[in-house]
Amino acid sequence: DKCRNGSRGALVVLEGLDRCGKTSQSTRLIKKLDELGYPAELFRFPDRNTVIGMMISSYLNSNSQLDDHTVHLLFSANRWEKRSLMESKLQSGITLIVDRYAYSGVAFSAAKGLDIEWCKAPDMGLLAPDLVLYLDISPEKASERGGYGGERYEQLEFQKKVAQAYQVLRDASWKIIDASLSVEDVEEQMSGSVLDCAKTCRNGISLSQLWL
Ligand code: Z5A
Repeated sequence: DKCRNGSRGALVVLEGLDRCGKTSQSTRLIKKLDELGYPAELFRFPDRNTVIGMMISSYLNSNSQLDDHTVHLLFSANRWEKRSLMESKLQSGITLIVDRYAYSGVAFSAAKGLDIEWCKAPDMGLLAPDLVLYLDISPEKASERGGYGGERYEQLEFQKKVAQAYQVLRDASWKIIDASLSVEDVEEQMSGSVLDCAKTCRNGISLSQLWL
């Protein structure tokens, strides 16, 4: 796990409601970082390629039923599966753009009525992000976008509860992005702070642990 030039990549997390534009923006951010000499890779949660991820995917597609606590722990385990890989990438100088992370875990389970502190516990000790970008959009506006309605959580009333849970969860360090604007304008709001963050991490600040 040797740092290239003694520096590391940044851990940047994108959060928000369904269809807020995280996937579109992640791709654009990676391209921009690469062009400017900051190697970057995408991680997304859930990672549906692992055995745990396949169980989650089947649940999201309503092909299987699981207790709310059980599925919460699966989402968390799916992040723990990737923790050491993420750490070694960061230590080798690669910036990670992460499409959903522990905050999604808490927000979606809290929206079902689970206790927030209980929800946070299994994710304690994961790598803490250097930057969290919240792509802010109203549930109504998000529901008008393409592909909405196919999976378990893609219901307007539920997304309203998720938005409330994110409100409770977010702190002053989050950068709030107006995600209702055009793809280009959303990118414009994000790219400056992502580049600043990548620069700061390259200058050498150590990784810390989430919620500890
Ligand atoms: N979940 C959980 O419960 N617990 C956890 O721990 C985690 C997740 C990690 C699956 O996640 C579900 O798992 C998710 C949360 C829960 N459920 N919900 N709801 P996922 O990440 O696989 O799925 P998703 O969040 O629904 O992501 P998505 O569908 O890929 O949406 P997105 O990435 O935010 O948006 P997008 O794909 O970039 O864009 C969506 C559409 O909008 C598309 O047609 C675009 O062309 C369009 N778009 C994008 N940006 C714009 C702008 N600026 N203007 C107009 N149109 C736009």
